[in-house]
Amino acid sequence: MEHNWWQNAVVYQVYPRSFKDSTGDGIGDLNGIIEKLNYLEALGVNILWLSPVYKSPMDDNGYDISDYQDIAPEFGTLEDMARLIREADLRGIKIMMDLVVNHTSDEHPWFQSAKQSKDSPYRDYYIFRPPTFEIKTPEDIEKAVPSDIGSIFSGSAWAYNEATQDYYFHLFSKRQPDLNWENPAVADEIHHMMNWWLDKGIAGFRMDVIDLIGKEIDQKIIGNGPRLHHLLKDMHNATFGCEGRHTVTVGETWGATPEIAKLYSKPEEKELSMVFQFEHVTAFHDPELGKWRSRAVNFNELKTIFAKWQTELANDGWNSLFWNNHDLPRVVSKYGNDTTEAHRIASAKMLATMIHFMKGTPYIYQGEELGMTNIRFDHLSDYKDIETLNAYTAHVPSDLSHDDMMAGIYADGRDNARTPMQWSSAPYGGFTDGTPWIGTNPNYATINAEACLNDEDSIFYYYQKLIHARKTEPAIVYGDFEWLCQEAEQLFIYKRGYKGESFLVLLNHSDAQVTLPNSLINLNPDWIYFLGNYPETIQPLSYLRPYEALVFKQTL
Ligand code: TEU
Repeated sequence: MEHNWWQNAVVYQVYPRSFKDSTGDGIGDLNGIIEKLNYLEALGVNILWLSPVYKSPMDDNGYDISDYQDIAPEFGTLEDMARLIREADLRGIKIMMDLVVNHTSDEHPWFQSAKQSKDSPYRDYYIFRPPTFEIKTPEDIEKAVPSDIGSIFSGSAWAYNEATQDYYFHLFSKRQPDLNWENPAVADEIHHMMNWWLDKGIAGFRMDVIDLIGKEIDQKIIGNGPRLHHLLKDMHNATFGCEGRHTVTVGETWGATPEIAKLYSKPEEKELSMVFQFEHVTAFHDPELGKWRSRAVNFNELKTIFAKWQTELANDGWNSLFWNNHDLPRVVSKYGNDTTEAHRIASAKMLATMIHFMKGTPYIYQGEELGMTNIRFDHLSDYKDIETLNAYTAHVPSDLSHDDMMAGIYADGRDNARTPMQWSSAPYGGFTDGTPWIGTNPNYATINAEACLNDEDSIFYYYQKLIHARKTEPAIVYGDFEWLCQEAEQLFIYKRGYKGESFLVLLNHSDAQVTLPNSLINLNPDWIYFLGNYPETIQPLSYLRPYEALVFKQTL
């Protein structure tokens, strides 16, 4: 595969609402991000994925867009956005916008018109269906729904529209009506809008739930619908694939298998640069209640999943590598160990090493580079996330007790990722001079950017090294992947190789000291120490310490 600029890039995701508030209203904003560009430059990242900053009533924190070509006033203005693009560019950082086109907000003018009348020119931009029988009483509304498809945010995916006495389809909240991608006018509008943003100098898009746009509702096909890849090829042709554009695109695809991921990301398919697949997340979900009754992470399963994706996409397509985003619990709490300070720091670095030495493009979610942890709010009312709040109502007490549901929320709720970024030990972690829109994690007193920047052994500087290594060592970016010593239960050992250079990655994913397999104890002397998360390596090397990560390099 021909090399592309985004293959050795490292992406940093900003959730603007929780990153940095510059006005004191308790909500992060674009000028706050600009203030922190030097910090991001120091970390070394070169793409910034911004969660949505468009105009929105914020029912789902911006994933409900009411104007694709304007900025939400709480985040700033189009001028601020232009300045962010410019200022980031000066620091070698490109901006990736979030493209949310499976649905709009119910306040989008298209939907405002569509819901008024069956004759609206925008009626066919959305998905309306008649009741299955004539509605005579209010109770009938729930019974006459066109089908039993459920919303991802709980309840039915159909909402009754009084004005036209029928239902519209919404896979997420009622306030996020799905666009009708069977209507070519929708694609035209969206392509036009995408080009408008690309012309403003953004580098590309992260595409929200893009695998849902090919749905065929009447057949009850939601994900990976038959028209999906045609739609993406058309989008590519009309927008980011145009002559002279050097874009990066990543699709959010919960239902991707390696075969499907290749369809999206093989360059000759002319669709996307790469996709996010979620097998390492969903593997630990309950078949019935999903993440609300999560299973403990089994590292041996996890290794098999990562190794599978590394192998399957070895020659075709491209992986994205991530632990975290704004929907997921904090990596160190979920897959690592945040019960002691030493374990938190060691396991955060070990987990970072694990994915940053793999083949693909790594993504870092804000605060991950500080080892930020999950939150446990005492009261349900402290939670702000619509998915969490709807799920509580749907499951308690019918299938979960209050305590069990809270345990699910603590382990996997989306607000774990959304507490304010911890900049310093100042009130509210220095995120705002006002009162933050969501509670700050009280551990900001010790876990914060300022403390990390003052400690040369911090998680921050470790990420900085990982990012730098990717820019300077092609074997990390393009090398073949080989899983070694697969029988070593508490270790993950793999090798990367490219053009006469190899990396050997040794990881201990347990909290105990673990003896190395015999084959590795007498490591050939031409393996040179490259990086590790403990200050000194043990000589001679015969075991790994708790959560130790150790990388060696060999040049032929
Ligand atoms: O997420 C897609 C999605 O399905 C999530 O709701 C996810 O499944 C859930 O958190 C896991 O339980 C995208 C965005 O990343 C998310 O923030 C939005 O809420 C959602 O789409 C709707 O736009």
